[in-house]
Formats: sequence, C-alpha cells, structure tokens
Amino acid sequence: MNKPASVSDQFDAVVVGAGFSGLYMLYRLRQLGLSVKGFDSAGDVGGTWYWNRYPGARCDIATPDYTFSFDPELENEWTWSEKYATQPEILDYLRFVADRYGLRSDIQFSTTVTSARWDEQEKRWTITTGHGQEIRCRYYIMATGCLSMPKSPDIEGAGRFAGQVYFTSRWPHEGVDFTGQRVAVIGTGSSGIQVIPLIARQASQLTVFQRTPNFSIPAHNGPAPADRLRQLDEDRDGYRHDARWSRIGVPNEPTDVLGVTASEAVRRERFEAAWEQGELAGIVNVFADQLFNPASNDILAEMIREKIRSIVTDPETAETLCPKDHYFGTKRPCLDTGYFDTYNLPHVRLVDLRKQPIVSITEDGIETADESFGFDAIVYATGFDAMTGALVAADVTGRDGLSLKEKWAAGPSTYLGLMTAGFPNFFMLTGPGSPSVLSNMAVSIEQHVDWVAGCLKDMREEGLDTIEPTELAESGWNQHVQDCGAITLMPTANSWYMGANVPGKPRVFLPYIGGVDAYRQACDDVVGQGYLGFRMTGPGADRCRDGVIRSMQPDVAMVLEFLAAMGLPPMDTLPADDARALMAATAAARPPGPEVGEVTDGVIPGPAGDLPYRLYRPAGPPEGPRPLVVYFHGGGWVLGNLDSDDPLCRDLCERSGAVVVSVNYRHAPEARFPAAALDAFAAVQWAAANALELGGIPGQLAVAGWSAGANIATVACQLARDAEGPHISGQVLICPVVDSDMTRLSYQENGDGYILTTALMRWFWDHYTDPADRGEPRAAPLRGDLHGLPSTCIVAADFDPLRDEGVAYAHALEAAGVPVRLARARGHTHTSVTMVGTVISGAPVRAEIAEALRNFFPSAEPLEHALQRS
Ligand code: NA7
Repeated sequence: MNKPASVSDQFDAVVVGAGFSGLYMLYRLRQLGLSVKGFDSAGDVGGTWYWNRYPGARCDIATPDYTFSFDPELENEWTWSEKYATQPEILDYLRFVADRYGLRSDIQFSTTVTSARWDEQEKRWTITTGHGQEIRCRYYIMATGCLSMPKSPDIEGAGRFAGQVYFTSRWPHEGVDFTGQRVAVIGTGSSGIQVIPLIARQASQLTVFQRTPNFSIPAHNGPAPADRLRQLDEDRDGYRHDARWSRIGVPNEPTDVLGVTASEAVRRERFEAAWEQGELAGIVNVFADQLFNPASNDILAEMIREKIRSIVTDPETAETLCPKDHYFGTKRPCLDTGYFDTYNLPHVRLVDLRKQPIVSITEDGIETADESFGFDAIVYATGFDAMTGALVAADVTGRDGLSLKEKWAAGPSTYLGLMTAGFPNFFMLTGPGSPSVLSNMAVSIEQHVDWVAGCLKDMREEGLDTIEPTELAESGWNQHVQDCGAITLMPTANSWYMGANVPGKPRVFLPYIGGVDAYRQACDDVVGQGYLGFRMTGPGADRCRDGVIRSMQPDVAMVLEFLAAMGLPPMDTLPADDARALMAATAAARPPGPEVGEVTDGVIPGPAGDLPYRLYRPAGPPEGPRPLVVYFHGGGWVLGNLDSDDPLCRDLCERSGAVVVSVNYRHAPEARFPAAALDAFAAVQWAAANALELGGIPGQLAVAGWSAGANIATVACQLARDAEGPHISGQVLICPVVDSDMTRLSYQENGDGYILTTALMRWFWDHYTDPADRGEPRAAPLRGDLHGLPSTCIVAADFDPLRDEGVAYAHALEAAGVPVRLARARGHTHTSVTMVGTVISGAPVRAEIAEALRNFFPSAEPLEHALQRS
C-alpha cells in the first residue's frame, strides 16, 4: 500500500498534501497518465480535516457547496447530513473519495517532505523526505493548504505549564474529556468560537482569553439549505457553473444596495435576512459597498454589535465581545452555534487581554497583569502562519540555489498564486495571490487543479516540459493583487490575511480579493493568450509570450463593465444637446464628493458676457486667505458645466487646502475656437485681480483643468506669459488635450473601449475647431512656445488615448526649462481619476495632484509679504 519510495524512484509528479486539493490533483494527474507520488505527514487523507479535530470543528460553507463537483456520480453517491458538516463527517467524505478513486495507493502517509531542489541540468526536482528518501520528479506540486502551519505559541512561559496543553490545530485523535476541569482557551478566531461552547458543556470552569473580539453570526445549523438542494436537483450543472462564476464560489446574486444610501428599513431588512440565513455568502453581501466604504461597514458592524448586546446579559462582557477595532470582514468573519450565549453561563468568564495582557504562562495557569489564574488545561486556538507558512517551511530551492524563503522574505510573489519565477515546474494549489481563503475552497481548489492539469496536458501535446512565469508577468500580478486589496478596507486590519498575526511576518495582503469569477477569467485569459507571461521550454523549443494579464485598476474595470451593461449610445453619435443631457443624467447618479467648508456661486465678466463660477473653500482653519486655484472642467469643449466636475473640485479643494474657483466657459459648437481659451484667460486675469475678495492670497494663483479644461488652462498660461501677467504659480493638467495629432500610440492602444474614444475625440475637435486651426498653439498648445511657463504637474493615464500627448507635453516643457512632474495614473482611463467616490484607486493620484498644488505655493507666506510681492 504505502510503499516507501526507493532512492531511485522517478515520477512525473510529486504532490505534497492529501487534503481536498492533493486528492483531486492526484486524480487528475493519473487521468493524464502521469506517474504520481503523494506525500502527507498525516497518518491518513484529510489535510486540514485530519488535524483540526477539536470539538465543534465544522466547515463554514454550506455542504451543498463545500463538496467536489468534478464527477456527477460522486455527487450522487454522497449525501451530507447537515448544513455545516462536522469534522468527522468531512473526514469520512475525503476517505470515501480517496477509496472511490483508489488514490491511497499513490500516497505515502506519515512522511514529511523536508526539502525540494531544482536541478537545472536535468530539469527535474529532487525531493527529500524525513525518512531519508530521495525522489526525482519533473513537476512538484504543493497542495499543502492555506491554514496548515500552526502558529507557535508566542506567549511568555508557554512551555512551563504543568497541566494539559492542547492545540485546536493538532487535537488528540482519542478526544479530550474536560469534565470537572478548569480550562483556559486562548484565541477567539473561528476555531476558538467553534470550540468554546462545547468545552463549556464539560468544564467546571472555562476562562476565555480574548485579544481581539470577532464578528460572528449564528450558523443556524440543521439540514442542508432546501433552496440550494432544490436548485441542485433541478439543474446541477447550472448551479455548479454559477458557483464557479460567482464572487466567492457560492452562487449568490451580488447586491447593488449601498449601505450609505439605503433607507434604514432596507438596511435592517437585508441585515436580518443575512442573520437568519446564517451563511457567509449572505453576510458579506448585505451592502455592495460594505468592504469599500467605512461608513457602510460601520452600519453593518453596528447591527451585529446590537445583536451581541441583545444576546449577552452582562453589559460589560457584551461590550468586551463587541468588535470595534476592525471593519467587518477585514478579519475572517465566523459562524457560530451558541457562542455568545456561552458567556451567559455562570462558570464561563471572559478575560479581555487588551485590559489585562498575559504576563506569563505559569506552572499552574496563566498570569495576567491583574490576576493569577489556575488551570487544569490550556487550549490554544491561536491560529496559523497562514498562506505562506507551509510553503516556506518546506525548504524549496529553485534555480541558482535561491530558496522560496529567501525569495519571499519581503512577502510572497507569485503569478496567479500558482507559480513563482525561478522555480520551474513548481506549482502551488491555492497559493498566495489566488482567491483561496476568501472563497469556497472546494471551488477554488477544483479550479486550480484543473488549470494545472490542463497546463501539463497542453505542454505534453506541444512537446514542452518546463514552465515558469516571467518576472514581468509575476510583478504585474502581484501589483494587481495589491491593487485589488488596496481599494478595500482589508489592509486596515491586523489580520492573518495581512500576515499581521505572526510576529515579524511581512505585512502584505496575501489572498486575491478580485473574486473567484474574475480570477477564473484571468487564468483562462492567460491560457487563451498562449500562456501569457509564462516561459515554456522543451527539447528544441523555447517559447514565451511575455506580458501582464491585468493592468487596469480593478475599480476602473468595474466601472467600464457597468457602463457597458447600461448599453448607452456612443456620445459621438448624438447631437451636442443630447450628449449634454446624457452626461448630466449619468452625473446625477454618482457620489457627491467630500464636504467642503463653503460653496458659493457667482459670475465673472467674460470677453463675451458673464461666465458662471463656483467657489469652494476648504473646511477648518486657517480662517484667512489661501492660495487660489482656477479650475476648468472637462468635456471636449462641448460638454460639462459647474456641476459636471463638482466632486473633483471638492476633492481638490479639501486635499490641497486651496480655494478652488471652477469657471464655466463658452462651449462649442455654439461658441467655437478660440472662445473657450479666451474665456479661460479672462477668468484667470479676473481671479488674479480679485484674489482677496475670493479669499485668496494675492500672487498665489494656479490653474488646473481636466481634458479639454486642461487644454484651455495651459493655453491661458501661454497667453498670460505672452501678456506678461498675471503671475501663475503652477498648472495642473489632468489628462490634457494638448495636440490635435491623433496618430500617437496611445490612440492606437486606447482609442476604443475606454469611454474617451478616437471617434469621440474627433467629434470634439470637429465641434470646437476648423481643421485649419488645429495646428494653432491656442488649440494645440504642445505646438506653442513653452519657455517661461509655470511649474507643471501633468497626469497621464495608462488607458487614455491622450496619454502620449500628455507625456510629450511634459517632455517638451522640461526641454524648455519648465519644472515638470509627470504623474502616471497607473491602470486608469481618461475619466477614472476624476471619479471621486466611485473609483477609489484614483485617490492616490488625486493626492499627488494636491501635493503638486501645495508645492506651487510658498508655504505659510505671511499675507503682508504676498501683498507686497503682488
Ligand atoms: P485565527 O482566526 O487566526 O484566530 C486566532 C485567535 O488567537 C485570534 O483570536 C488571535 O487574536 C488569537 N491569538 C493569537 N495569538 C495570540 C496570543 N499570543 N495571545 C492571545 N491571543 C492570541 O485562527 P483560527 O484557527 O481560529 O481560524 C483560522 C481559520 O481556519 C479561520 O479563519 C477559517 O478560515 C478556518 P488576534 O485576532 O490575533 O488578536
């Protein structure tokens, strides 16, 4: 059966781990006809379900979903007894799977793989086990789980306790009887929350040591959810398909209800429904914005805290159990059965380690800053070195002697969470950078295994035998993983998702939060694009299509998808007035932008009549005058008004601390070139002359604009220079139109599909200018004399047709001796940086703009000096 491998053993593939992922991987590799060897340090199959045998251990994804789906016959042969199966039942299931497919014969149990080394000459891995065996294989696959490496107790004196010590993650097979004992539990994560109610049933005294209270909702365990079973009965394939293309691997319609705008009744109704349903898929989907908007999250968190207060009778204990130091969902939310009620029992006590930290474990018990506790047993439910722990501990050494531990010293680096450069033919199942722990593992595991099996099959068919990601593809993916995390509240928590639970572990967001569906699409696209980002070699073959699979900011991609689904007519097919109405309608639905101290509307005299303006003054001190920014909205000289860029003006005002005066100008086609530019210059002259009345500091004036607004802003600077005044301290040009040449590479790359299209740009130009005027510097300022222009900040967005003319303007300004800051809006489109409150990833770019604005002005210049200077 478990025949130890001999020294000369050679296999096509070695798989470490015999849990869900290892078992399915073995099955698929065998199907491919490969020779395979599996190892597990456990005595049997089961993985996490082999080790975590503590009372109360259950899955927290409902069983109709927490199950293999690769074989309909297997599904027919197994019936789960509960909504959330217990550990013994899940273990039975995995044994059943192993037996049904005869997998055990390929697995060597009770064997730890101690090292793996890549041999570049032989193009093979050498695997060493704790029994001294050496095995050679072409493909090395770690199916070692995300939560399999227990965190060692990082508590002073942990070794001194003379009583019984238990770890939830390494529970004795024979079970433990706590009857009549004084028991301590340290840790209130999922394991603690599951085990505490059951230990309380036996122990004479139970003391729970809590460092961080956790959000938990009742599991409402019982029979498997009838609605899910019915859907499976009616259309199993459809149900499984929906799971695979869902956000977390469980079929669920994502809500579009925003917590911040929903009525109290709607909020309450959605929350109560999720509370009653008792599923993670429900509670993470109460509000569409709960993981992005702190205010929305607070609403949900407070409703959970109310529930805790309503269950726990002692108000002080209830308050201690209420999580307040992290947003809901930023640490793993839990499902429980009677957890909070447990604290109403007279023999159960909660100790708040924030108030009285543990000083030391002693021979008899635990000493905190305030008290000494005596115990018969201590249970550690203190968690795991998550996601990377088992991988780096396994001593994997790739090309040139580089170990995984060394490569990942500053945090893991993977392509798709599947592979890492420098380690050919080394695959990780559910590795860091894949959805894994943020998803239904059963679905994510099947997807990973299917991808690896498909890849090996493709390689074999093409005569290739090594595969490895490129540095470019890998760093692009790492960036994407971090970008996806950065727009959420996840990085704010000290969670194991961030590596924060293990002292000294780099603080990096480990899983991929873009969704199971988006992730699957990315993996499929990589294959569809000829294994983009992978180098594959074989006898006489070396092929690599290098590139980055996802470089757009995730929220920008979401906005584009949303707009595409709305099916709006292209603006360039509409008359100007209809296009204006369409723009106003879409603007009405967006978030309003931040509060500012004061907003006033007025008019200024323009060259051909009054021009409306709106002034934004920042909230708070200082009371006196501030630098002044004259802003011009975007809209291709045709569209836009004071409302169109209102959220952006608010944002600029609050971030920069300047008074922002947004000026409306005459639009084409009613007023064609050079009307808008002349209005802009007049507005700047007027603002400079009236700075004090506007609350500005005389002489401290900058201009700013977006798109066509940036065009007229910089034309105004050129006109001011020629007219020898007024003095302009700086110009901020966000995705500016500075040239009429539409042949640059960025037009070719981004001229279609990113809102501002080549066709729309042509429509704008046609409305604004005659072709003969388009070379004029007042239309195409890149072609003007750029000497003596003020300091400049130019924002160039990756997916903007105008990107390259913005970059060209920056270079030309620099060549003319103008100080220039080129801010790259990485992963953004022409419009996305301006979408305040909708596109969160634009915030760092807007912060950079505000910083550039502040730098234009001498800091804290006394008003008298400024007056003298002006
Ligand atoms: P978790 O979720 O990491 O929980 C561990 C708990 O132990 C958590 O409350 C920790 O507090 C606490 N802890 C860890 N170290 C200490 C020390 N030194 N002193 C006091 N308290 C400590 O692990 P679980 O096993 O519960 O769950 C892991 C996953 O398995 C779960 O999310 C599911 O996906 C399945 P902290 O929050 O760090 O302050």
